[in-house]
Amino acid sequence: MKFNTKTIHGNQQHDPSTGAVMPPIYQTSTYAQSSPGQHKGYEYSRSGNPTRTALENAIASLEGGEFGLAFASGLAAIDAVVKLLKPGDEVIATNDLYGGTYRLFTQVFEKYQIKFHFVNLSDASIVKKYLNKNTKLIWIETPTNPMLHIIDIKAVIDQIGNKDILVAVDNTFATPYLQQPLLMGADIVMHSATKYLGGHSDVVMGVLAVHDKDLADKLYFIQNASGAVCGPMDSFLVLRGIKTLHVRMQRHVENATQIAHYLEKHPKIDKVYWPGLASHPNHDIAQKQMKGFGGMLSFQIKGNSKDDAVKVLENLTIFTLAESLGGVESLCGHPASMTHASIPKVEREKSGITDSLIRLSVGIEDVTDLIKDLETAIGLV
Ligand code: P1T
Repeated sequence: MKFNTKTIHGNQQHDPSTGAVMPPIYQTSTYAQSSPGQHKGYEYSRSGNPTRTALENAIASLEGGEFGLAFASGLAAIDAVVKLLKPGDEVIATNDLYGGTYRLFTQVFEKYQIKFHFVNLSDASIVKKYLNKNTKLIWIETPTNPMLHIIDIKAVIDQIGNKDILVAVDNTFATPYLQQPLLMGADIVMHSATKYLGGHSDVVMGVLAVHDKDLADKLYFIQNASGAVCGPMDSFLVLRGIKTLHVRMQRHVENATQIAHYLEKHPKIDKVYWPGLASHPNHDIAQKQMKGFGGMLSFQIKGNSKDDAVKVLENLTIFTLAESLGGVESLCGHPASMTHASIPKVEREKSGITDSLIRLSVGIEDVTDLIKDLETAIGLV
């Protein structure tokens, strides 16, 4: 089955009891048993819910995996992955990554003696420098948030040979439409489904997809034991969202392409970070690894002034100034004070997140309106 068919039909079936084409929202916490332990596969909605199952199956299919797991948020999904580890274990992670992921790693899990090495994985060979007998997980985010670095997933996997180390990829920015890390050899794919998978800025959710049954069982144990599950209504909304993922992504990429080229030529813009530009340092890897370059981009205004960046953000009208990304509507943000404020300033600046950096989540509106909006707001500085 081709990807564009999978988004609609992959691992999906009509509701067996009624034939309903979309799975019903099984708004129930519990399920009747005919005798203790005798039930129809569901006993309590933390452990399993049919609407969530339908979504989890769809996610597995989209990512080319065998098993899907859905959580209350993207961070809850990441939390479940790190809970596979024990004190003394070490993680090698991308140094440019979502601020909340950094906060979870450094302010929650470091307390439990898990050690994180944040390194620039754009150079895959750096992995060897940090690899030791305690290394248990490599955490890749690609494209990275918000600098849009591209990490060569296969090259990172090659560094670890056949050592028993899990490789997890946060695929939020790319979506399975643009890249499928499990098919490149990763063990775990993670998404903030809040973003492109949901696609309409109306739900917060995280998902994982894996190939391996043993790994899926361990993650399922954590999902149930820790309990950060998503509800049936949210499962329904994300399932509905992914049915149009391929069509939305196509437009996100088309619009971002035009905007990136427009900004690159703009006399008041200094740097544009978008992997589709030939000037992007990882353009070649992006071309090899992704089917398209995505709908996220960041840029800096000439002069590197925070006041100018704030002025542009305040004056955009179609782009809404807001956290998050990946919805049909265009959003803009100021990573240093919003999504990445939990990363210390020195660390932020090391990875290029200056006070004048602006991040855009390019939506699927008419691109001429989006460019006009940018033209007006940038014209004011
Ligand atoms: O917000 P939540 O669903 O918990 O997902 C966390 C998360 C994980 N990974 C990436 C790459 C992300 O971008 C996010 C959430 N990001 C934002 C809210 C943001 O505006 O960047």
